[in-house]
Parts: sequence; structure tokens; C-alpha cells
Amino acid sequence: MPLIEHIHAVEILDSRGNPTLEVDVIADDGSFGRAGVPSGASTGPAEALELRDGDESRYNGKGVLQAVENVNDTLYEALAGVETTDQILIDRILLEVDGTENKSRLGANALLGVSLAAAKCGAEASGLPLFRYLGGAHASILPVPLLNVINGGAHADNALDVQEFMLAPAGFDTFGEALRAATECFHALKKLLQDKGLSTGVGDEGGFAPEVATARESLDLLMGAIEVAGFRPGDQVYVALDVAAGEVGGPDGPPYRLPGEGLEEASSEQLIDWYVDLAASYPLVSIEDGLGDEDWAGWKKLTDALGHKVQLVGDDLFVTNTERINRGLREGIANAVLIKPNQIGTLTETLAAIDLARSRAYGAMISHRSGETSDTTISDLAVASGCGQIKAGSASRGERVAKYNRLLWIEDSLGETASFAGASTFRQAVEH
Ligand code: 2PG
Ligand code: MG
Repeated sequence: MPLIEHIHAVEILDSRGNPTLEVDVIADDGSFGRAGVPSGASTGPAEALELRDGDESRYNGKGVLQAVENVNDTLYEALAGVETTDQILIDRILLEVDGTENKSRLGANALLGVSLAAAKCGAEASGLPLFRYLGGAHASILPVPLLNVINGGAHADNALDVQEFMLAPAGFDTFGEALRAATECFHALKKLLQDKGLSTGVGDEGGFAPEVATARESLDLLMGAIEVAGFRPGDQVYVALDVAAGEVGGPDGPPYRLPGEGLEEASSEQLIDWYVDLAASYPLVSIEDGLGDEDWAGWKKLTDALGHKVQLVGDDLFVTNTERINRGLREGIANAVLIKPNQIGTLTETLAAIDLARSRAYGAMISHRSGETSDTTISDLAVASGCGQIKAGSASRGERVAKYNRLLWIEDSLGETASFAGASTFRQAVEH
């Protein structure tokens, strides 16, 4: 089997114009893998550490030259000569060399770049596409794409408190048809905004960032767009939210501050009542981070109130960390997990988080970050794991559509053996 011969990282720019790493792994048979590392804005405090230089004379302190050096020196030295297809060993070495709980010595960004590039190199060495290399011969389920078409919160400069308003085109037979439907809704939404004299400039994830005041106004726009595009809301196209409540509350939860919604100093219970109302008014299939990262008691109440009806996704709550997911499973909190490889730092740990969630019938949604590169690893990961759901932004901005385009290629390559996860992916989470 081919052995790792060379590893090299370069400081590149992400989609927000902030530095990040891109890493190459090359094996002695010439196999090659390259991976770009994403970066979040609404990060959970429990996430693995993203190492930044803090040198204010470069990129406002956001440079990643130290992380690059850690790859090019320490990690290269540790991995040279290791079999490029031995992913578990590679990731174990990464963890051992870093040696800290939260990857703070070498940086989770350094570790993840190497981990993903090694996997791509291993796939090439094995003569397989990445989704087959990671998922095996039966990997054939295409995920429902959740398109974030209205951006608010930390991702846009408008007044919306809720961070993401997504279209979930689950009622179709193929990924391609689902993506087409959501994209046509995106275009219809643009027209609706123009007719209302609202801005059609886009936010970090390629969704519109209009000066609308409330979540209901945004959801009404989504419903209008679905209908104008000629689709049936609640049958073909559903809606989903990422509230990112940790960004509008204190670190431990309440009081939550959503002034645009008339929720100035809200308790967890008030927010839950609000979600119950929204779920009664709209075909809402998924709510992410409805409460704050450490508001476990509130999350339990939210799950009891809505978990039988709506997929409740823990992002900043679980941070792709099996310890935190295990606590959720033990206490009956949430019913789905958001999966972001850079929250945890290695591919093996990411796959472990997906496996844990799925083994207990929790949903798993693979996710991009608000700061992205053109890397499409998460698309392959979604098919490899068969998790059934991916969110990768809207139908605009190259770094977003790159993920959806990769899925179109995978679906095409699978031909008749491809299947589409469809609405059952959301039902599984609520019925578990
Ligand atoms: C989220 C993500 C991605 P960020 O909160 O789910 O949409 O945002 O990368 O800023 O954490
Ligand atoms: Mg989130």
C-alpha cells in the first residue's frame, strides 16, 4: 500500500477573505489529496480550537502561519512513511502528536486539513471516489439539500435575529430534482424581494439578507417563493431554521434576546412557545440550535414539547463531539446532530459522531461552515454516511454550489443505483 511521502500546507483565503489552510498529501505511488479547511462565525465554545496567529500586523490577527508550520514540520514528520489508506492510524497519530483535549497545541484547523487530505489521497490510491472509499460499496443515498436562502444573525448585517431560513426540498425522487426545485424557489424569492423593493444582496452563505424584521415575515416570503415557483409547500418543499440561539443569549442560555421578534429578555420556555407557534403555522421540519449551547435543561423541555413533531438539531450544543452527543442521548435531548468536521478536527472522530447519532436513530445533518473554501469533502461524506441531509448554503456563491454540484456528479455516477433520502430523513429523527 502507498506510503505518505509528502505533506504541504499553504495559507489561502476562505470565502469571507480570512486566512485558512489548504493541505496536500502525496503518497509514494504519486496519489494525491488536497483539502481546504472551513471556518465558522457562530461557533460553539466547546468546539476544538482553530489556531490563529493573533499577529495584528497580518489579516487583523487572523493569519494561520503557525498552523501551516505545524503541518509542514511537526505533522509531516509524524506521518511520513505511514500508509495513506490507514485513516484510523493517521488520525490517531494526529491526536497523539497534538496531545490536548481541544487540539489547542497544533490547532484543529491544522489537524483537519491533514486528516481530510490524507483521506482523499487514500481514495485516489485505492482507485475509488471519496464517497465509495469512505462509505463502501453500498454508499448510494443522496441527501436532502437544505438551502439557506435568507441569512440573518451573525451571517448578515440585517436586523433578523434568526441566523438561517432554509428550504428543504424533500418531496422529490432524485437529488437533482430536489436541487432544481429549491433553486427555482431561490429565483422566485429574488423576484419577490425585488417586487417589494427589498435588497437582493447575499450574506455569507449565499442567501439573501433583506431588511425584513421578523422570522414570520421571512417564512412568509419562503412560502410565497415555493408557491410562485410552482411547488407544494409541506409536500414537496418544507422549511427549516437555524436559530443559533447561543448567539442571542448568554453563554449558559437565558435570557435570550431577539428584539426583532418582540422577545427582549426571553426565558427558554418563552422561546419554546414561540417555536410551537411557528411549527403550527409553517411546514417546519427542522429547528437547529433552538436554545443555547449550555441550556441543557431548556433543551430537555424543548425536546419534550416539539421533539415528536420537528427535527431538533444540536449544533453548538453537540459540536460534533461524542461526549456531548452521549449526554444528549442519555438525557433525551434533541433528536438530531449537526456534523461539522472542523468542530472536532479529524475525519475519524467525525465519522464516530455520525455513527453514534445514527446508532440511536438520531438524525445527522452534514454541514458546511459560514466561512468556506471550494473543498467538497462534505458532499462525499454525506453520501458515504448515508445520513440523508446536508446543508451547504444557498444556490449562489461558488463555495456553496460547489458542494451541491459535487452531489450532482455523484448522483450521475451512480446512475440507477442512486436513491434520494426524501422526507423520511426528517421523520426518522422525530419517530426515534
Ligand atoms: C451554523 C453554521 C453553518 P457557522 O451555525 O450551522 O451554517 O454557521 O459556520 O458560522 O457556525
Ligand atoms: Mg448552526
